[in-house]
Amino acid sequence: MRSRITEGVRQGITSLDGLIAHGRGEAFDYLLGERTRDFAFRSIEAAAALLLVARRPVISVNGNTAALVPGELALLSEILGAPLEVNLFHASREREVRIQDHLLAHGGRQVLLPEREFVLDSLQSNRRFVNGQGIYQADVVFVPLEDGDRCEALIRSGRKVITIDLNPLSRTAQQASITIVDNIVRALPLLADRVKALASESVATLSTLPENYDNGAALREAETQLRGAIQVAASGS
Ligand code: PTJ
Repeated sequence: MRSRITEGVRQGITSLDGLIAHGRGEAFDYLLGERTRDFAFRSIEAAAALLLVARRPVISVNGNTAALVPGELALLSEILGAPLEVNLFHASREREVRIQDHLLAHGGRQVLLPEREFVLDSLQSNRRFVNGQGIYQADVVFVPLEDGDRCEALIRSGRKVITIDLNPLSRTAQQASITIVDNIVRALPLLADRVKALASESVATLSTLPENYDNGAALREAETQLRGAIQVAASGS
């Protein structure tokens, strides 16, 4: 994973800040035992169902996710029939185009870039620009490793947000409709498998899964797991 991220920086796909974000993720992953926990499996199930019932789902891609899981993002896009949209925290046209090329080279078919005519209200920075055929029209946005401001703006605009974030206390994790607290390299293949497995279910059956899902409970369980691991480490046992 580390070499994929550092190679991403060398290729102009991942930002330098992405290295710091990755290091933070590694620390949380270590405390979670570097495996997918039960609470994450529940979140993945609800996320798969929500993506399947969405009218216009969109998958938002940044410099870290593009470096870590480009093929898996392309596969999820294909099985959902949902576009990939490059949308960066540290906006740069050059990096957007490099990420677009990288995703296309890994099997992505529809890879959208932000357009200046389409903006997310209540966001001031460059991150407010979105694609008119993508996030602008989306009802459900999958934004792994997202920053808090944009997650908040997406939620405030009435869209549902699914994220993957190893930190259950981050603003994104706390605000998203569904938060998968797991490493994206493990969670994304599991999510694609669940989407495939649930694809033949009726909309009525699928709708009950996100309705009965409790994101707060998943986050609390993740936090308990982390605090327990810290206590064990601190007591030296
Ligand atoms: O490419 P850009 O410009 O869009 O920037 C992308 C980053 C990730 C640098 C930017 O969005 C950012 O700074 O994000 P944050 O606020 O650091 O949030 C990233 C979150 O992802 C943190 O809570 C990390 O713990 C978490 N994280 C890092 N690596 C992984 C992860 N979660 C799941 N899987 C990972 N591999």
